[in-house]
Amino acid sequence: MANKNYEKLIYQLEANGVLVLTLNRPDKLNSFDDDLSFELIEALKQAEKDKNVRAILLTGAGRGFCAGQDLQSRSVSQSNGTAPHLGDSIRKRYMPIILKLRTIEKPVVCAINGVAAGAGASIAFACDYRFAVEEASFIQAFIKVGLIPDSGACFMLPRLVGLGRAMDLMMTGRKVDAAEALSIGLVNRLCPSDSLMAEAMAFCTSLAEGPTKAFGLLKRAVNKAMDTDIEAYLNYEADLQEIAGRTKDFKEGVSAFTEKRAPVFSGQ
Ligand code: LHQ
Repeated sequence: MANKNYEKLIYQLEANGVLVLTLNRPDKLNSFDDDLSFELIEALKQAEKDKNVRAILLTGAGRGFCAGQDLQSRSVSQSNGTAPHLGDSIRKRYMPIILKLRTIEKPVVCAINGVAAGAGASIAFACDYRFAVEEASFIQAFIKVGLIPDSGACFMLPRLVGLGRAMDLMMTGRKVDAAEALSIGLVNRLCPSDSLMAEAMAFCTSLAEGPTKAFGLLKRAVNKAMDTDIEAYLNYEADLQEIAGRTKDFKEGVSAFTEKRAPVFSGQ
């Protein structure tokens, strides 16, 4: 187990290769002030470099997952009478998080332990798989404060739930409860709050034991497929499969199949 010292984020690498990242500002429902966003960016960079990290599990401390931007923090404060530079704030603080979650070549699972609002929901949507507790909820809170859905919400939400549903959620800012979230495909699995981390960890453990490079290439392929024409995509896919076909894990997968045994993937 390895830990890194952050102030508002808990970084805990388990012996099974699962890195648990916990947003840790529970009294503010883990809303993002500058520190938390920069700490999460740094943690994701570390996770990307560390070969011992083979899956990432992102969650929140306390009763909420994340209430989005801290509306009382200095990057959105209008106290001196001038408008804040939200574009700068998004580019410096949220873009790197969303891009890293989408492009890091390791599986990222989100364990949504309570409300996910605004950019907090966007961060959950950018992960590869979502567990949620039965008390969880999702709020496209942006419109309520006169903003557009940011941190990738307009990109990811229609892809997750379809355009019609996404427009409903984004235009009304209404609260989506966990049952609805499951039924529209916003989350993959619901579980009781007392078993959230155990269930999510069991799933992450199986991912961490998997062919890490193939997961990474799969993410690359899906990202490409979401924004390209079919012919260009099929060529790209062939290039990625060429890379996957040269990994030790592919060799092991084929040997295991032939020898009628379970594969032991090393992540190489
Ligand atoms: C908060 C927050 C919060 C500060 C709860 N800030 N304190 C925008 C601008 C710039 C750049 C990038 O991107 C964005 C994107 C965005 O994320 S915009 C959307 C920002 N988020 C929101 O508008 C959500 C605001 N929060 C709420 O609507 C509610 O707190 C929800 C519905 C999430 C939860 O409601 P409750 O369960 O009733 O909890 P609560 O409201 O009592 O909150 C608990 C505490 O957390 C409370 O503090 P206090 O000291 O009074 O106990 C809140 O003030 C604090 N908190 N969200 N975003």
